[in-house]
Order: sequence, then C-alpha cells, then structure tokens
Amino acid sequence: MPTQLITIEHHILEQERAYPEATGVFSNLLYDVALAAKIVAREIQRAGLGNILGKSGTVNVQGEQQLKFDVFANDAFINMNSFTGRVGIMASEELDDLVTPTEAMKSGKYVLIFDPIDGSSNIDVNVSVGTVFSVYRRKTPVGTAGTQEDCLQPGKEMVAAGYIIYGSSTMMVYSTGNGVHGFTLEPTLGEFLLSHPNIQIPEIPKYYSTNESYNKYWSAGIQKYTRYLQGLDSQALPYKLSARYVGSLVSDFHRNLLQGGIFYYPLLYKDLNNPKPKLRLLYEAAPLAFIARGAGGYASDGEQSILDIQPESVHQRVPLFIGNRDLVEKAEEYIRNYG
Ligand code: AHM
Ligand code: MG
Repeated sequence: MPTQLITIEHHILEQERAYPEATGVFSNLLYDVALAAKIVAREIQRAGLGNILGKSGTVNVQGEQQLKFDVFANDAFINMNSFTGRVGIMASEELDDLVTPTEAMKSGKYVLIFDPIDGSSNIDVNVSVGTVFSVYRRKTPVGTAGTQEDCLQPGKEMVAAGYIIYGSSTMMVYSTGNGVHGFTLEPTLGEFLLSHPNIQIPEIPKYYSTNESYNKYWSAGIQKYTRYLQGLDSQALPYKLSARYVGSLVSDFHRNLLQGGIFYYPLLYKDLNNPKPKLRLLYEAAPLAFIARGAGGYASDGEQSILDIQPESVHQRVPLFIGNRDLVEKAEEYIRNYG
C-alpha cells in the first residue's frame, strides 16, 4: 500500500484534470459504479448469514436460473445510476431488455453496460465472483430516451471499462484508456484505495486457464494449441506454464493480469454442425479486452480483436482468448492453421 492514501475519487478526479473540457459527469459516473460495488461487496461478505444464497425462482434471458444475488446486484447497479442524469441507457446481462429509461436518464450522455455478478454460482461455495462494466458515449441525442443503437457499439468506441472482484479483499480495477489501475476496498474506511497503479501484464506468463473438461468438444486447432501450452506440441513453448481455472471469469482474468497468462473459452462443438461460444461480447469479453489492451495484453475471438467486433445484439456470445499478446496471437495462429 503506498504511504500516501489515494482514494478512488481522488484518482478519478486527477485523471479528469488531464481533460480541461471535462464536465465531471463521467468522473461522477465512475464514482457511482464504485458506490454500487461497495453495496454489493458488503452483501457478499455476509453472504452465508442472510437469506440471500440460492435461487431467486426466476430465469434470466439466457434461460439460466437467477440467484438471489444476481437480482440484488442488478438492482444495486440500476438504482445507483437511474436517477443521476449521467447515464442515458443501461444494459445488464441479467435483463432481457434494456433498462427502461427513467425521465432523469433522458439527459444522460453515457451508456452503461454491466454484468452485475459474473460467475454467480460460485458465491454459494464462497469462491470469488466479479462485476464487469463498460461505458460508451451515447449515439442518440441527449434529451431523448436511449435505445439499443447506443448499446451496440464495438469495444474500440468504449470510453471506460473495469471490473470489481469480490475476493479475499474487494478490488476495483478500471481504465479510461490511460493505464489500468487497481484499488482495494479498505473495509474500515469503506473506501477504495489505490493499491495497484499502472498494471502491466508481466512479459513472461505463468498460467493457462481453460475448462479442460471440454477438450472433446474443442476443434482440432484448440486441442493442439492446448498441447502447445502444456509443452507437448512439436512447436516448443518458450517458457513453462501452469494450469489454473477458477470458473469465475473475473477471478481468472485478474490472476492472469497480475501474473501473466491466457484465459480461453473457445467454441464448443457439442453439436458438430452448430458450435457455440459461451461468454457474452458486450458484458464480459469487450470490457475485459479493453482492460487487457490497457495493460499491454490482447483479446481475440480467435480471428480478430474483440474490440473490433460490431455487436449485432446485446446478448451476443463470442469465443474469447485473452491475456498476454504472444499467447493470444499463438491461439489465432493455431486456429488459422488447424481449425
Ligand atoms: P455467468 O455469466 O452465467 O456467470 O457465466 C460466465 C462464467 C464465467 O465467469 C466463467 O469464465 C465461465 O462462465 C465458466 O464456465 P464453465 O463452467 O463452462 O467453465
Ligand atoms: Mg456473466
């Protein structure tokens, strides 16, 4: 911890000063996200005690059982941002449709897209989960209700992204395109304090992270690429990697961001004629791709940069390869050569 305590608010304001034309709206929006994160963190810390574990009895747009926590966190992020006049439209992984714009949202300049709790099934067994968010400028005119058009922007148009990891401590990591910075929640102060300034992915990676039980559903290229990562392919791996997989994307990404590595969730050929990706472009892949790029890494769908993909629907899914650039580019090469 640095000797001078820098709160997240202080840090956001300092970043804002680099833009003399800034009005402060964007800074406050990031601070609203941090506040919602604190509310969720507080609830997660007491998770085993209240009546908040388990299923809510509802099903989300992906056809998955919603957990009470998904609903709680979703409401926290929406409530914190629907009255401020900073956000014009919101989309949440948990909701079928976009968040219905309130009167106050009509004047909002920004688009907020989030996955309130990613990996939520891990909460019931006390394993880290995360929130992922991204911010865009809206396309439709301020003063009107925001629409889907505002949400369907490629990641390269993003103005900020970040995640919160609810782990052994709670951390918020964010970027506005000017470095990636990590803050740890000081529970007695109730403040996020700068603990990881200017995060860069280490040049020599340590880990590969994937759900290897799907090996039989992978393409030949992905099977061969995995053997490469294990040091078993004819092409030599220049270092030794170890395997780590939490099954909670933010946790897997965060570990690899700090220690170097690749996370991948490729297409699964459960049906040979209809391979399917799992992770969502807007809620998960694009924001983490923005963070990876800011830290010197790279994210791809196996063929192109995640940040270049033009979304066609808010719940669109993509294959994801993310982490150290050389490892992600190597995945692209294996896919090109072996399918
Ligand atoms: P969710 O959005 O329904 O929580 O699913 C996303 C999660 C990611 O956190 C994680 O990387 C992945 O699903 C794990 O999937 P699997 O259990 O198939 O390995
Ligand atoms: Mg998710």
